[in-house]
Amino acid sequence: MKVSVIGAGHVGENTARRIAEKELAEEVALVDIVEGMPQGKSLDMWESAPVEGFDTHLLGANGYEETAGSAVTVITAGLARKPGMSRDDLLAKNTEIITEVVENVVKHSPDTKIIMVTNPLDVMAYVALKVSEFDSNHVMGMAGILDTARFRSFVALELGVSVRDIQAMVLGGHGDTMVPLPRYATVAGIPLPDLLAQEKIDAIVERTRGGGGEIVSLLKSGSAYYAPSSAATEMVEAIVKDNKRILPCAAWLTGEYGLNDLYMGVPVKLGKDGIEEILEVKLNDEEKTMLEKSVEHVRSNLAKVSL
Ligand code: TXD
Repeated sequence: MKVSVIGAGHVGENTARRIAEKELAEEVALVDIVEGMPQGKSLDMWESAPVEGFDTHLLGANGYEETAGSAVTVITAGLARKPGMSRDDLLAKNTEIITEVVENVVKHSPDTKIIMVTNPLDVMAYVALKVSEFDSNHVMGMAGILDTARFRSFVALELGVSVRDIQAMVLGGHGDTMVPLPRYATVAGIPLPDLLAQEKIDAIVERTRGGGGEIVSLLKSGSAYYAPSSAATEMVEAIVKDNKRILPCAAWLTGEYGLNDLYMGVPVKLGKDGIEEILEVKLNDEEKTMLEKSVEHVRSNLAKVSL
C-alpha cells in the first residue's frame, strides 16, 4: 500500500510524517518541483524511523514514477496565503499547478483516491475532478475536519474539558462563508447550547470562521499546517483502513442539499471507495441562508476557472 503526497511544503511534509508515524502505508512518496527538497525531507524523516519506531518507508522525488500505484494521493502543491491575501487570490496560479499535478498523478495511479488540500479548496477539488475524469467519489477535499477541529479546540478551551469529548459539524465552502452548526455540537453527547451561553457560542463560531486568517496573521509568512496535516491524515486513515468514518469533507454534490455540480463541505462516509455516502442533515432557515451564501461564493469562484 502506497500513499503519495504532492507538494512537500509545510502541509505536505507534515502529512507525510504523520502518515509514516502512524504506519498508514508501507511507503509514502513525497513529490515537489524543488530539486532535492522532497528527497532531503524524506530522508531526514526516514532517519527518524529507528527512534520513533515506524517502518513506513519515505521516498522523495521531483517526478511521478515513484508515485506509481498509490492507493491515496494527497495534493498540497501550490501557493499558500500571505497576510492580506484571501484564499481566492490563489485561484489562477493554483489552477495551473493543480492541472499539471493531477495529469501526472492520474498517469501513474489511475485507481488512486485524490484528497485535495490546495486552496481555494472547493475550486481546486473541482479542477482535480475535471482533469482526472475520475468518479466523483474518488476526488474529495479536506477542509471540514480542520474547521471542525478548530471549533472543537476552542470549545475545549472555553469549557476547560478534554477535546476528545467534543463533537461538532461545519458545512459549506472552505472560507469565511463556512457554516458551523453549533446546534449539532455536543460535549460527551450533551448539546453544546445546554452548556454554553449563546454569546460564547457566537464568539467561537466567529473565531472558527477566521481560524485560518488568525494563523496567517500570526505567522506572517504562510498559512497553518499542523492542524491541516492532521486533518488530511485522518482522511487518509479512514480510506486505507476502510473504517467508514463520518467526517465533514468537500464532496461533489449531485442533488444533495438541493445542490448540483459543485464541491461543498458536507458529512460523508469515508472508506476504501472514497466517499461512500453523503449524509444530509436537516438545516433550519438561518442555516439554509448561510449555506446559500457559501454556495454563491463557491459558484462565483468556479466561474473564474477556465480549463
Ligand atoms: O484547509 C485546507 N484545505 C488548507 C489548505 C489548510 C492549509 C493550507 N491550505 C493550502 O494548501 C494552502 O493555501 C496552499 O494552497 C496549500 C499548501 O500549503 P503549504 O502551507 O504547504 O504551502 P507551501 O509550504 O508553500 O508548500 C507548497 C509546496 C511548495 O513546496 C512548492 O514548491 C510546491 O508546493 N509546488 C509544487 N509541487 C509539485 N508540483 C508543482 N507544480 C508545484 N508547484 C508548487
